Amino acid sequence: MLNSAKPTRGVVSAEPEPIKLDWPATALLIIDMQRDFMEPGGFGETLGNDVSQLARAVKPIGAVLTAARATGMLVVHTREGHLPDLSDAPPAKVERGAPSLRIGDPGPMGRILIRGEAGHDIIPELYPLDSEIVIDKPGKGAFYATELGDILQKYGIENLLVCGVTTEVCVNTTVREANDRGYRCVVIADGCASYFPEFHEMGLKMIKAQGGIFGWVADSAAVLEAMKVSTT
Ligand code: C5J
Repeated sequence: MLNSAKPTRGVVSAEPEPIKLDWPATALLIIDMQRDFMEPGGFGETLGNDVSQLARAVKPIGAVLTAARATGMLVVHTREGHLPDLSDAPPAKVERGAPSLRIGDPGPMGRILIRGEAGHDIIPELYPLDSEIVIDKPGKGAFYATELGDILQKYGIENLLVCGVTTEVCVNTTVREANDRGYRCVVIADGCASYFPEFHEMGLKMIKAQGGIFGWVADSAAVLEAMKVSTT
């Protein structure tokens, strides 16, 4: 291959072992980097969480997103949220716990976790381009009740670089769904975050344990390095 040609394959230094990815069959999947989870006054904070814990994931995701855009990789963003009439929000989800505001209640960024409200939107630093895919999902997993599976199939995707928030909830649920559907998932460790640092650590360990039972875990630096290098 000529030096000027786009790399088509790269080996990502990952745990439990390095993984070779075919870039044209790989998509970047960014989970729920929404104001409702990331900013004060949103869903995450109404549950009593310290939302500042999530900020550390923004820069690593931004770096991988920039590289993905430069290489023409398929980029998919997800947003968790519900229809304004809450018809897609199970009572078990709306009623749980004792949050200061429930899903659908008015908050400082509009109705909590409702599609179309300011809080439901993706943070400005990682805002999708018009050409990128945005999946609205009512659940934790990005495959449940969405068109994600069909879209990945249409683009011939076999591998997913997964990042976003929170590590142990929507990232883990999505990775498990993807694993059952046959996708190789490489989870970007520093591109994920949790309100609970110990859950972040355990969430990553659960993915890569037992020979990578759900997938692989790599730092953003390792992913970026592999995206630069052609091994074909
Ligand atoms: C949560 C998410 N934590 N995106 N959602 O409720 O992880």
